[in-house]
Amino acid sequence: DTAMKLADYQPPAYQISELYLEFELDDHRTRVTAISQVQRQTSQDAPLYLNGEALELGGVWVAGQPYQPEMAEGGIILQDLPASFELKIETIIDPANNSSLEGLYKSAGAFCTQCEAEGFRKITYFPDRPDVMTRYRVRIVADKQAYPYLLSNGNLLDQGDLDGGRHWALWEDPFAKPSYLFALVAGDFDLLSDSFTTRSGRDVTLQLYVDKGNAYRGQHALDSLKKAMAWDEQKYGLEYDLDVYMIVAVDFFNMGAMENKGLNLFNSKYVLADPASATDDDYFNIESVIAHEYFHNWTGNRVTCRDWFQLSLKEGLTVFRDQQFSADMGSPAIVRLKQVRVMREHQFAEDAGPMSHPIRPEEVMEMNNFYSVTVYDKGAEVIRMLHTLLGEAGFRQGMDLYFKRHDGQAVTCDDFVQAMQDANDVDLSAFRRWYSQSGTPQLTVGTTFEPQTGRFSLSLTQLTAATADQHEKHPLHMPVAVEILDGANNSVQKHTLSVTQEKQQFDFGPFDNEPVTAILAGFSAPVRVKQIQSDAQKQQIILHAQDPFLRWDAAQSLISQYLHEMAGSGQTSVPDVLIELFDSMLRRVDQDPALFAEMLELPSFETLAQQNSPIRVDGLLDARDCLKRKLARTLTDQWQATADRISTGAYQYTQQQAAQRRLRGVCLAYLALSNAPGVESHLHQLYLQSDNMTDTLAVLKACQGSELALFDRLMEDFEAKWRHDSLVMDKWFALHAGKERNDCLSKLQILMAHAMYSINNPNRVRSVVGTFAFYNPRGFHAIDGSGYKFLTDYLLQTDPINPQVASRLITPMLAFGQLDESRQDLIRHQFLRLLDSPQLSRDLYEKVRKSLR
Ligand code: BAL
Ligand code: ZN
Repeated sequence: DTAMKLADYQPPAYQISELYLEFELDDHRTRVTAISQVQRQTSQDAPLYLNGEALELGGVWVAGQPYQPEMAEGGIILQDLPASFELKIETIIDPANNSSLEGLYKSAGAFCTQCEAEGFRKITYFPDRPDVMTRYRVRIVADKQAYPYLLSNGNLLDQGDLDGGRHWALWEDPFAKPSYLFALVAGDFDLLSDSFTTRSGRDVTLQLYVDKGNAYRGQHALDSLKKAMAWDEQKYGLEYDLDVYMIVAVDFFNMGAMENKGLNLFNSKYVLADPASATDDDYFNIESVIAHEYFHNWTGNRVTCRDWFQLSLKEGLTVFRDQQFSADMGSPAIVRLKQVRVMREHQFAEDAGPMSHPIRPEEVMEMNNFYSVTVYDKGAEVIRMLHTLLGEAGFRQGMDLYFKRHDGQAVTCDDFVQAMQDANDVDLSAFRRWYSQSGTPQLTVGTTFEPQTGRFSLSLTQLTAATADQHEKHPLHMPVAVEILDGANNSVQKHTLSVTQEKQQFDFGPFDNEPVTAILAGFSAPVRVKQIQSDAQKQQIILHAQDPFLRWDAAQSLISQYLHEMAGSGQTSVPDVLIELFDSMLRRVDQDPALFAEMLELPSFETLAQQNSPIRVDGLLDARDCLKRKLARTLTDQWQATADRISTGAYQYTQQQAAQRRLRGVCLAYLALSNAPGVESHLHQLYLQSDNMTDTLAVLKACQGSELALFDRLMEDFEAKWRHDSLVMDKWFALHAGKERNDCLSKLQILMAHAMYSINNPNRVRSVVGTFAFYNPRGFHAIDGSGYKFLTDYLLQTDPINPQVASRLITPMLAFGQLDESRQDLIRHQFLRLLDSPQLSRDLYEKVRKSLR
């Protein structure tokens, strides 16, 4: 095992101040010339190590003289070097056969790059580490007809024609940057242009490059970009710093998008939208990802990471910033619930499994494995806690100091916390533990009430259980926001408690009667709460708490508790209290349609699975189905009436309309299970009337979750209409792959033989295989192990093509430790099959090894 350790960090022995890169683009033999100005950083002679992978070396010249480097593991070594010199390296690469989508590759006819984290080493030999910061000049040569647009970071200096139908462009990026932020694109696109004037008066040209014929789907992305630019100026005083901001949408992309300086590359899924083909969720995600990449220009590019262990420095912070932005653009409560779901469904699971790691990992075998929900989403929760503890103004002062100190540098998470600490003159030493400690803390809540004095005491005990990577745990510093509800007059007191000890008590009062406490308003810390409360207390929170998260959470907790009871006992009778809860919520939906739409949804299987170990897979799925059916059949008229009351008019992506559509979608899902006469034709009518993808998909999802034969008919119709549109077909693939059915696996085989399917395209793979593994628990966890075998067979096929995609797909099997014994054995058997594979990628190897240890 060749794990890298944070503790072993050494500063680079050489810096490269300038790099001139020339690309002569060719499908299979692209020639890359790299001329670096190299400066030794040490007083002694030191070897220069250059990373390189999948490269054919053309030649090396040191100060103009041919040089024979030593070939080493993952790169080359140069010795006996002057203190400062010019280094020229020629390499030849094969973009058309680069299916890993890392380095320079071809996506549907265009050349493009993905260099984060360690992809630049597939382009040329270079110190491919973020603490080497360099000014780039890039010359691109390519056939003019096939590749009319030649793009790289920064500003276009010059361009011209060459013989043989070729042309060239020369770019210069005035900002020194690490190699992971380098980008190149060559292709033929439709171009949408716009402009933005920064508050200091700089005119910025905005350019959006999309596949030919897709320009009409780019406006929302451009509008989102302008909103993000204005928001960052207003919220953080941060302005854009180049004359042009380019975004290119490509179809083959491992991630959502990439923040390369001045030249973002996007998965087309996060750029293209029009009402007919994109849902409200797509509109939301585009706005959020566009903003995320834009915000990286300061939190990531201007101030970058010293090493990859510090990834959360830029990702946790930038996710937090995009969450703040989304909240400001729309509904803060709904945005918050989305994030809480990610934490509870995915991050808690990661913390409980073999890949558990702190937001700043200490040991990494394959860096791509650490673009994780922990680094990103828990990282953002940690920043949010700082924001809560320091307040809006204090947090802003910390940000200002961070940029003042570190602009142009590659720094650590500690540097960030230090800036927050110094700007606020507070002691954050206990808080720093969030960076080094993994695991999900459990917060146990106890209360006592003294009727004589009216004193009410709240005791909070925190405990983090040992995780796969770390046994010893310590108390953490966290803000615990509480609401204290006084039943006598329905008044609410709000407090934010700063918890630092393992056990702490807080006193309140006097109260005439024992109040009800609602813990963790706004999900103020990424913890599980354990609190024994009666149904009546939960109902009081649902009705009277002020924080929407608390109301939603109390409803979810009431429902979850009974689902676990049903799952444990095999009981199929649904307690009246749940029917009454839904009935009362349905009577109140008009108060807040967005919030009630969320409250009317049952907790997902993935969330329920995180609440108990071992996971009762079959019991929970049965209980959930049973409750859904019962609610559908008992409250049919209410679901129908609520759905019928909604009329949105012509499609617009507004918060109000999106809330209405979401609420109707929830009602339709229950109605589809109701057995009410005419339901099928009613749903069919809605499908036919729909003028937008959100409503269309709501009908399809309702049918998918039912046994209505209409599902297959509508899916055929949908396919006939959209079969040439890959992004829309991803929705169709996912609907099929997520559907419970007896012949699930043969259906998956049919999907993978579809003309639109391609094992080389990550979006297709995720929509079919990913949806099945992540969101079809009955099929995936089939007790005969067929789901696990299917996934493993596919991993063996896809790993040699694209290890990053394979490594994401294995995630649902990593939760095996929480499953029952027989399922654990079945999964272990599949892990052994993977280990037996002679050319398993480092990505998968790391996860499988850790699972079996
Ligand atoms: N830096 C990788 C993609 C993102 O987080 O923006
Ligand atoms: Zn990011």
